[in-house]
Amino acid sequence: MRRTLLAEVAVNGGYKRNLLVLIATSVDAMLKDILEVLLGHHCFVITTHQRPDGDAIGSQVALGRFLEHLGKEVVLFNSDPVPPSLEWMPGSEVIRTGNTLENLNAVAQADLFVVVDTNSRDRLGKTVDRALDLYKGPVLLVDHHTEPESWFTWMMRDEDAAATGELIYDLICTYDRDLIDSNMATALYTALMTDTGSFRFSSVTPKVHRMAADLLDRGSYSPLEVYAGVYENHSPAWPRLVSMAFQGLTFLYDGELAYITITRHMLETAGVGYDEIHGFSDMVMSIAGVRITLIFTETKRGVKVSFRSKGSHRMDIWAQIYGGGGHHNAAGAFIRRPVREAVEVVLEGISGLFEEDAVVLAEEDEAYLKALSSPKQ
Ligand SMILES: [Mn+2]
Repeated sequence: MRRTLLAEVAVNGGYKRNLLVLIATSVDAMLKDILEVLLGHHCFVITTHQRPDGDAIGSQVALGRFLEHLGKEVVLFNSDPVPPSLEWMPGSEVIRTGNTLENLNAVAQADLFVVVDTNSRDRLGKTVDRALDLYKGPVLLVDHHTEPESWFTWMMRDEDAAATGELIYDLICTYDRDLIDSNMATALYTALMTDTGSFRFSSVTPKVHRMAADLLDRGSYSPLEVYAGVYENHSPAWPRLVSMAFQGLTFLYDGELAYITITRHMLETAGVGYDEIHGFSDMVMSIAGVRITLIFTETKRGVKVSFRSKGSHRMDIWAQIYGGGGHHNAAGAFIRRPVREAVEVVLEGISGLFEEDAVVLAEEDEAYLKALSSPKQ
């Protein structure tokens, strides 16, 4: 069975430090254990990572509606608002943001806090992080990333799952698949589609396609509508950013590694917001011979690095060097340094992957990056 389970169900009796870790003997056992946890609670707050993507929002919406169908009280609460590329998703309009009295009250009153699609407290964003300080109850993790943090009371995780949405789907089906209404089906289909690069990553199995088929039967959006909603919504300013960023496309290791840098200056000049920065990895990865793609995005506080690979190179391990993480072939990190330094430290970190000496930037790369990091030029 491909989906060998990394399934740990950590049961924290009394929510103290001494975790009693039970290893579920099968996927079914894990699903049943987690269902029991859900059925035993009444007031839920469900959250996900900052800058949420289709899997984050889709998983959150579907799990929330499932629990509502079971008669539970549910609040969906995030640090960041739903991005424009997902605003069309039915059910996403109930997601709340902001440390309002109402939201803080919901967190304080909850008897189960659920985190989906990220396993690190840092990634929850400031708003949710602060609200969590008010909460003393148990926390359930439902996720498919590697290296979870240890503060969760229970974990439902499977690193081989194509999306967190796949885990949510399995969980609902263990209870009653006919509870999947049209909104939940569309939410879960979006989760699957976005986390598999539109059904092409190595995580895609026949099971993923069977699940997609079931969700299309139950939902009211076509694959084309979901795809267009998520991806075909760039502003007319978008090509300006693409053109600026690709002027700095750099190849290393005989063209096996390619990276680009997106600076704040480029974004300002092009008139493009951070919301629109997606799809760059796909474009770079579509160049023949490229096995590893890095996208450096400069923000006010530091540099967001997106690591992508084809094949065996472990991006999650590379990203962990900088406090990040993710999956085998796709990971991310945030580096609080000027963009030029961030590029340097990341390229130095590759030595372990290729088992070669640290990369020294060529003179022209050095000059180019210098120019990028000083917007006045
Ligand atoms: Mn995901």
